[in-house]
Amino acid sequence: SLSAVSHSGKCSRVMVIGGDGYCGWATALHLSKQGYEVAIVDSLVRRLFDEQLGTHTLTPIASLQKRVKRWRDLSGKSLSVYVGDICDFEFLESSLRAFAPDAVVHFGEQRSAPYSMIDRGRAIFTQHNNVIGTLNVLFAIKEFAAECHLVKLGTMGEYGTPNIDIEEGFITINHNGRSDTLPYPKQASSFYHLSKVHDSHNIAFTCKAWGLRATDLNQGVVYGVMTPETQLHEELINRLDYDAIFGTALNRFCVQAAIGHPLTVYGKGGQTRGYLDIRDTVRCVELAIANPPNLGEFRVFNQFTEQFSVNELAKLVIGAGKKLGIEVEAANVPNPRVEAEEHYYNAKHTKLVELGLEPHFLSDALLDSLLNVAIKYLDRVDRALIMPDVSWKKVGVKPRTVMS
Ligand code: NAD
Ligand code: USQ
Repeated sequence: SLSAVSHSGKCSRVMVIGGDGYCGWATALHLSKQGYEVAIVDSLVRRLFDEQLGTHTLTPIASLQKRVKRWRDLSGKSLSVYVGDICDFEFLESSLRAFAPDAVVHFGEQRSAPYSMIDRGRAIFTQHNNVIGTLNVLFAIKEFAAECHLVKLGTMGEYGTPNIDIEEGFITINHNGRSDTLPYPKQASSFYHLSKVHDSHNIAFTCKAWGLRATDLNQGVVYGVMTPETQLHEELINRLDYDAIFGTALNRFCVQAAIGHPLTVYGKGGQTRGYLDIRDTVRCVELAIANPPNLGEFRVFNQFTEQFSVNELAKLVIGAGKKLGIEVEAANVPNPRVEAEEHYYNAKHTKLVELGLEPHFLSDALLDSLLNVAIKYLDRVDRALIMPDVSWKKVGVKPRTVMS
C-alpha cells in the first residue's frame, strides 16, 4: 500500500534503481542527506562487467554493504538495500511493495555504447536488460504504486546530431498546412543509445494509456567524481571509469593526462555533446522529484549544462595540465565509432534551470581536482585499458573477448 505521505502529494520515499553505480550512488547519498527515505535497488551487474572484461574503477570503491554501513555511521541515516535484477519481475514487485516509494529514480541500465557494440551477445543483453527492466518498472508502478513518479535516466544521444536545433523532447512541425507538437526525431548511434529510445517510447505510451507520471531525463555526458557526500570518507568514494569501454570523454582525458598518455581524440574531434558535473546530476534528479508532473503526463528534460567538442575538452585538459606542471598532448586516434565528426549542435536545456538548477560550469578548479584525484590513484591505472578496441563496423555474431 502507498504511504500516507504519497497521498498528500509530497514525495518523501525514493527508490534509486542502479544506486550502486556512478550516478546512482552519488544521487542516493544526496537524497538521503536532503532528508528523503532512500532505498537502493541494484543487481551489482556493473561490478560483474569489470570482472568479465578486466576493467576497474580508478578509485577503489567499497562493497555496497560497506558503503551503506559507513554512510549510516557518518550521517545517522539508513539506506534500504534490495540486491536483485529488475528484469526479474517478482524481485522488483516485492521490493517495490516493501518500500512503497513516492518516486522511483531509474539509473539501472547497461550504459556503455562501446559495451553494446562488442558483439551480438552484448548488443542483445543491453537492449534486453534496459528495455525489459524499464517495462517491468512501468508494470510494477501501474499495478502496485499508481501515483508513483518515475524519473527515468535517458540520454541526449537519443537525438543524435541533427542539422537543426534540438528541443526538449518535443518539436512543433507545420506540414501541408497543419501543425502538431510531436516527439523530437530520434537518431541514436549505438545499440545502447537505441535502448534509451525504445524506453522513451514505452514510457510515453504508458503515461498516455495508463495515466502514469514520468520524467525522462535526457542526460548528457557526466564528469567529475566528488560530491559533498562521497568525499566524506574513502569508503564512500564513487567509481571513476577510465577504460575505453566504460570511461567517458572528459573523465578519461583527466586520467590520461595524469599518467602522461596522449589524449585519445577520436577522428577529427569535432564531435559535440552536452556535458554536466556529477554534482549537477544529483541536483537535477532532486529537482525532478520535488516538482512531479501530473498523472498522465510524460515530461522530458534535457539534462546538461554546457556543450563542448572533443577537441575543446582536450584543449582544456592540456591547459589545466600545464598549470600543474604536467606536459599533455592530444593524439588523433582512428575513430572506432560511426558518428559525425564535424556537425552543427545546439541543444535547448532550460527546463531544469527554470526549476532552480544552478549549474557548476566546467572550471579550472574542477579540472585541477579531477586531475589531482587521477594523480592520487595513478598507481591503479592499467595503460592497456586506454586505447579503444571496440569497432562499430566490426561488431559481429561471434562472442568476443576484449582487453585480453
Ligand atoms: P553505472 O553502470 O555506473 O550504474 C548503473 C547501475 O545499474 C550499476 O550499478 C548496475 O549494476 C545497475 N544495473 C544495471 N542493470 C540492472 C538491472 N537489470 N537490475 C538492477 N540493477 C541494474 O552507470 P551510470 O554512469 O551511473 O549511469 C546511470 C544511468 O544514467 C544510466 O541509465 C545511463 O544510461 C544514464 N546516463 C549516464 C551518463 C554518464 O555519463 N555516466 C550520461 C547520461 C546518461
Ligand atoms: N570520445 C573521444 N575519445 C575518447 C572517448 C570518447 O573522442 O577517449 C568521443 C566519442 O567518440 C563521442 C564523445 O567523445 O563522440 C562522447 O563519448 P563518451 O564515451 O564520453 O560518451 P557516450 O558514448 O556518448 O556515452 C556516455 C555515457 C552514456 C550516456 C552518454 C550521454 O556512457 O551512458 O548516455 O554519455 S550522450 O553522449 O549525451 O548521449
